[in-house]
Amino acid sequence: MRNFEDIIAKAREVGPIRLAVAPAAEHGVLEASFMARELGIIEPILFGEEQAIRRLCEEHGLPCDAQIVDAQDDVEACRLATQHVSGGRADALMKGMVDTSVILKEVLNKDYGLRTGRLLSHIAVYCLAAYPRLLYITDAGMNIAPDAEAKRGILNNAIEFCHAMGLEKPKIAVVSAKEKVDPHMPSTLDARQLVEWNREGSIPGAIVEGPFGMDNAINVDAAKMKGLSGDVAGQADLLLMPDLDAGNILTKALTYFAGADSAGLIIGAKRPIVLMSRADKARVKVNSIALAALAVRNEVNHV
Ligand code: COD
Repeated sequence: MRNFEDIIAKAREVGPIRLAVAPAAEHGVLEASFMARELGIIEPILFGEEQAIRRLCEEHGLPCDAQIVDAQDDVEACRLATQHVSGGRADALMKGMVDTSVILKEVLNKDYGLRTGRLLSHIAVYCLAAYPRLLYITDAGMNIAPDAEAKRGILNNAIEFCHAMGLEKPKIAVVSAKEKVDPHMPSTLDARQLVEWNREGSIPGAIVEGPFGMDNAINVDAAKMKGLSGDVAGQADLLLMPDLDAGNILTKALTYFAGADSAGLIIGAKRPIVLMSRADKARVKVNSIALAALAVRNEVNHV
C-alpha cells in the first residue's frame, strides 16, 4: 500500500466493521462517520447526548439513522463506548470531540477498559509528496516520556502493525537530534539500546538502526553526506520519536507545512482506537477509520 487511496480501497474490501464513536456530538466527527459508512468501511454506533447528535445531523443534512447510545456527558460517552468494545459489541473505538486523555483513561480502566498486558501506543501514517513510501511515525499521541523499555513496547506494537500493512521487515530509524551516541542526550542512549535489543532478537521482525538525525533517516543524500550506510539510512519506513512532544510536533508540522495526508491509531489495546487531532479534517478521520478496519481484520494485537 503506497497511499490512502490504496488503504481506503482495501478497507472497503474488508469492511464494514462496527465502530463505537465517542463523543459523537460534533459536526466533523459525524461527517467522517457517515462518509466512512457511505464507503462501506464501518457501521457507526454514536455515543453522546442524543438530542445534540440528532440536532447536528438535521442542521447539516446528515442521515442520522445510525444507532445512538445516549450519554449525559463526554466521560459517560467514552465509558459506554469503551464498554461496548470490550464487551464485543463493537470492533473498534474512535475518539470524537474530547481531550485525548479523557478517552484514554477509560481505555486504561482496569475493570472495563481495553488493556491487554502490553503497552498501548500511538502510530501515525503519513503519505508525503516528497517521500516515495508511506511514512510511519510513533509515538505521537500516547506515551509522554517513554524510557528504553517502553520504547521496546512501542516498537513491538508498531512492527506488528507494519506487518499487517504488508511491510515484511520494516526499516526503523530511531530518531534523535544527532546520529552519534552522546551520553548527554538520553534519546541517543536509548537508540543504542534498541539497536542492541533488535540484534539480540527481543525486537524481532524489523531492522532497527540509530540514532539518526531526522535528515539522514529520510534522505539518502543527507545520509551519504554523514557517511551513513546500512539498510535504514535515508529510507526509513518508520520513525521512532524520542518522546511525545517531538512526535506530536513532527506530525503536526507535516500536516500543516507539507499538507500531508495522514491517519492515526492507538494500538496494543484489545481493539484499535481511532485517534486524531480534533482539528483534523474529515478526510484524515476517514483515513484513520480505514486504518482501524484493516487493523481489526488483520487482528492486530487481538487477545
Ligand atoms: N499502556 C498501558 N498501560 C498504561 C499506559 C500505556 N501506554 N499508560 C498508563 N498505563 C497504565 C499504568 O500502568 C497504570 O496502571 C494506569 O494506566 C494509570 O497510569 P498513569 O497514572 O500513569 O496514567 P494516567 O491515567 O495519568 O495517564 C495515562 C494517559 C494515557 C492519559 C497519559 O499518559 C496521557 O495523557 N498521555 C498523553 C495523551 C495526549 O494528550 N496526547 C496528545 C495529543 S493527541
